[in-house]
Amino acid sequence: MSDHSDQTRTERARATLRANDRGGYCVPTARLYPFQWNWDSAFVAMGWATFDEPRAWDEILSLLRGQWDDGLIPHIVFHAPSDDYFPGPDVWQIHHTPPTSGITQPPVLATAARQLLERAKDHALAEARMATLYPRLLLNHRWWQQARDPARTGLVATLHPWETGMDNSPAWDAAMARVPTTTETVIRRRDTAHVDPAMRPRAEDYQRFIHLVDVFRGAGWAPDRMLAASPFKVADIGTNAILLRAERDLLALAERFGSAAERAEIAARIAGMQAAIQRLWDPGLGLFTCLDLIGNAPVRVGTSAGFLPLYGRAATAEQAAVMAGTMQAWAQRVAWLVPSTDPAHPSFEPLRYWRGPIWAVVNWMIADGLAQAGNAGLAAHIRDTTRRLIEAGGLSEYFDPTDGRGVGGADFSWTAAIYLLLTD
Ligand code: 9YW
Repeated sequence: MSDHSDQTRTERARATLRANDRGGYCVPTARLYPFQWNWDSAFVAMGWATFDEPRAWDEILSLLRGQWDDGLIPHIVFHAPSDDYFPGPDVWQIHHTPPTSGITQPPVLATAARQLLERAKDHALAEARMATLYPRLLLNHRWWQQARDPARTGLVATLHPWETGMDNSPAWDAAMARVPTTTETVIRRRDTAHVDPAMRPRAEDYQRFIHLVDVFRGAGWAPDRMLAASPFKVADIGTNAILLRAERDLLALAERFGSAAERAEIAARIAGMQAAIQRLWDPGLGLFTCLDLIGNAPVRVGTSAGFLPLYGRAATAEQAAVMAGTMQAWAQRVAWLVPSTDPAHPSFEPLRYWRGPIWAVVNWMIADGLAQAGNAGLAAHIRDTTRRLIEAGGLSEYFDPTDGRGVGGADFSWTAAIYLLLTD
């Protein structure tokens, strides 16, 4: 590969962020997702930071314009109207300016903010931005505990598959089967007009997604009432591992921007989460699993989220070695790592969204965790795999693990961001 084509690819990734820029924030991709999404933006901020630091900070500040007074950072901020997406602000009916959804997404933000600060070339700007950001991040992490783990179990609850960022993962099949398919809201899907329906969640998945939104709207979006009323309640291993990592990064930020009392508070949450995540280790599957909080039973489906305790620094050295073996076993069945579902599981579907495809952001987090665990070889392999998938398959939403094809939507911001991070 010549330097010239490397430059062209880098320029294409940057151009994708610029093209998806709607003025201080990026849409995940034009048409399909026309607003600002929470965890997408955390990765996108890190991508911008490789070539435009002021714009990177703006991405985070724009997302925080959607933050609620109680600390919630919603999964979508509807900065500007669009008819291209369902469900829009009229379905959520939340009185906030700008309008937002009423559920959240995996909290990558503190990790992104720390990375921006530590890699900053413009130190004055970084210090000024962090001074504003730190209290907002702290407020958000307090929200997670108060709203989603009021009993202090060390695991936060997720109330909607959209909150996990992994909408139709087979890990939610049993728990979602309890959710009725009836809805008060008339469903007017737009996604299947933009992307092949075979690659999207099914009709009944959407009925249940919207049933949950109806329940929460009926609960007035009050955290305690939502927690009590939700027919779907899981401790998602991905969200919990990502939150634990974010708490560790917030603790590092608190050394500079917080007080001793805040550091003690964050450290206590870290200790609780660390211990609780350990209980989700599944030696039979060789990775961590989710916990169904209604059925009070582990969800024994292998998913790529089950490797994320590596990223959260929650796995022991022995568990890290077992997980590396699990990934190698998966690699016997697919051509490319890391599929979102165990390819030996009957629910594995290589093209259907979170039921099999590879997602660049998840690979990036897994590689980070493997490197931290001392497995430089497998970390480098997954980074290299991800870079090659993107170079061959484009800045696609996700990739088919059987043949490496780029699938789903095109020109995705977070895939561009990961490419920039992998080649920086
Ligand atoms: C939806 C934007 C989002 C991602 C999620 C992914 C999908 C669908 O797209 O969500 O309607 O919110 O599952 O992880 O943040 O890229």
